[in-house]
Amino acid sequence: MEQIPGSILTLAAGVVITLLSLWASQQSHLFFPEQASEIAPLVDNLFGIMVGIAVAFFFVVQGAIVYFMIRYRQRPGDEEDGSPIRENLPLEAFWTAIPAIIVIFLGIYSVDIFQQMGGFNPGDHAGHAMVGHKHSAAVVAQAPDMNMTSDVPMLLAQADTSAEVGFGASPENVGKPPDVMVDVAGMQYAWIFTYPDSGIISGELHIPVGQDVQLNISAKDVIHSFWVPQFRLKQDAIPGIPTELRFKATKPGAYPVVCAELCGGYHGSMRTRVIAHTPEDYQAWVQQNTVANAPQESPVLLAQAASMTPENRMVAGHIHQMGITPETLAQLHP
Ligand SMILES: [Cu+2]
Repeated sequence: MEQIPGSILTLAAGVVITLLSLWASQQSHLFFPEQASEIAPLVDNLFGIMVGIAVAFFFVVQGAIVYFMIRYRQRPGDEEDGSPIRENLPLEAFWTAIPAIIVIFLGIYSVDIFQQMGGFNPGDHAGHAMVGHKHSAAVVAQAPDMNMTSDVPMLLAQADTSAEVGFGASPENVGKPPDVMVDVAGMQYAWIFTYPDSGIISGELHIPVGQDVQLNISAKDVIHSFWVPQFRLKQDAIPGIPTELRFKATKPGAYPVVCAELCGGYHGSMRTRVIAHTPEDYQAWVQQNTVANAPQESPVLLAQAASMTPENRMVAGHIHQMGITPETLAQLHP
């Protein structure tokens, strides 16, 4: 040990730790489900870098502890106190500067990704395509205990407000209207998806792959959070504040939609699916449901959900799982 200079050993340890942390950051994708949206790789890269940094710190700190435990252990017969060392300015400056640089780098990098995702700056409309579309924010004003059965048109009323919270168009799409727009309403304990263009109302989100999809998200009662792990996207649904999520799916398939905000006793059952179709399949789905889900029948599902008692509200979360369609509900309600 004494023959090898300490600086060489430190250098060797540094090389080994660097290689290990690089390897770990490449493996970090194993923690995640598949990537199914355009921004998923960006988010995963940021996560990978953070994993790499954390692994490097782990080995530096734990390695130092183990090394010092062995190197400076108490020898038999040694009853002396340790040498009284205090203050080492260069060392303190070093261990302050390195984390500061890392934190600043991560801050700049994550803001860059946030902007590539189209994240809104607080109080700023610059990133938001003002194309004159309407959001269904009025649903927020409806108290859950109101009897909505006769007031369905109110529920569907459109308020002309634009979201200032969430993710809008990515930089290359600013100013362009989205290809598909869906109003998403979160309520205890279900998500309801309304397609303003076709009037379709659905318990599952259907979207085409490769097209710009905009979700106008609202909450009818308490805060919910719309989360699709495979898309690496999550946006809160906040009562009284319309939020937006704009994205492109890249892979056809069915992915879980999870409510990521503890919203009540049956929060855990507030799950549904997003189905990413190929554009042709999506058109077929729209065709099929525009016919099956004609405007005069479709509000049944919504009215049903809105006028629920607390006891059967939990059932709403299961409606899609049980395969209950608006038609079935219409039959149950003469
Ligand atoms: Cu919820």
